[in-house]
Amino acid sequence: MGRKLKIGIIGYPLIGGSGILASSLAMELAQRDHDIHFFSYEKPFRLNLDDSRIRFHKVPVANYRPFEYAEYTLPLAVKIAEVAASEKLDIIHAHYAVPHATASCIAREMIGGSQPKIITTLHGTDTTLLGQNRNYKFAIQHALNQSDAVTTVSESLRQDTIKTFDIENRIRVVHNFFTPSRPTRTQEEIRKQLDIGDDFVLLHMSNLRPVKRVDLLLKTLASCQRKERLKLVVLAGSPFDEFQSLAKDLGIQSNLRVVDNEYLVENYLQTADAGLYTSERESFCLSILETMFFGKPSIAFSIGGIPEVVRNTETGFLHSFEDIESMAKSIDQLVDDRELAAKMGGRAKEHACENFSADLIVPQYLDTYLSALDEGNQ
Ligand code: GMT
Repeated sequence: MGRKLKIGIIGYPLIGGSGILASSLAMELAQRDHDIHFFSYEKPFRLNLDDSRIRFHKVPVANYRPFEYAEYTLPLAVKIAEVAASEKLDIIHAHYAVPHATASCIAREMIGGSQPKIITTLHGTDTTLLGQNRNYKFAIQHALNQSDAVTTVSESLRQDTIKTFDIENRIRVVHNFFTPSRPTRTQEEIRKQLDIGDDFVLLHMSNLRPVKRVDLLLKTLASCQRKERLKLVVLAGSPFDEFQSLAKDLGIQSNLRVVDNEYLVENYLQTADAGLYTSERESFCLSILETMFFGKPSIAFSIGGIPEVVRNTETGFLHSFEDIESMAKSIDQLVDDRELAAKMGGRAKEHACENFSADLIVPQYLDTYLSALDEGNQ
């Protein structure tokens, strides 16, 4: 057993890849006997607090009279400073620069000295959205330069980050990982619940933000020739209502099943035959990785970090952005040849286990922590 660390992790509790990753990392580190302190304004849905080595610190957000909008950065900074000082944290790992790394830097200034070390992981929008906004760009750059180490979840995001900011730190790529949980219901139960018989099932899981391009998702389904044997199941992390009229106009309502507020995604991942993702921007796409761990291929656009996750024609199909016609052809091919879908899915699982398991990725974060601590002691 190596050195036991006291680690603060700051993440968003919302439905989204970064919160899932931060929660999984907290649980994996605790299992490796490190003490974990998780900070957020709500408990993330996948963070299991049964492990006594994980403590959750809820950040109180007050909306005082002179504030037009609730302010989160300062209460977060104060909470981190209090816990870091009383528990003598070695590391603060901020998932997202804004406002998590910013609050971490303020917290360290409040305490004084150079401990804890601050590690910032960029998940995407810090660079691709906020980094393009002059009201945020320099704050993000400052937080990244004040961090003791910066990581990105893909090489693609690393390149975008270097182009966007003037960064003094070396940026290390640490890919996302996923640890599948066991389904709690059978495939038959799920197929019955959704009334999908033995049709080919495409699965899409996302928060439906504009970047996910749900319009292209539905248009791709509409372009498929094999619709009589095809269903698209959407695990919707936010209301789907605004897309219903497009689904109606495209005549695909009978091919569509929307499931809201579902956290037990494993039940649907095991039932699906393939994943379908039509985002215009994606630094990694954790949903594709989850799909791979359940032995299913994915069909997606070849954008951002997705080619680092999916091997085109081996573990899924990648198409040029907006080429929904070729995307639909790939789907039809899999509907016609389920053996091919199963074979590609098998390779997807193998690829995921070999490259994106917790046992491979968590030590890379630990190594980043230890290097930051060692450098600080030189
Ligand atoms: O876009 C989302 O779905 C949410 C967002 C988040 O921060 O939770 O996802 C980002 O982080 C994920 C975990 O690293 C990545 O898998 C996603 O690709 C990334 N989203 C974008 O880059 C748009």
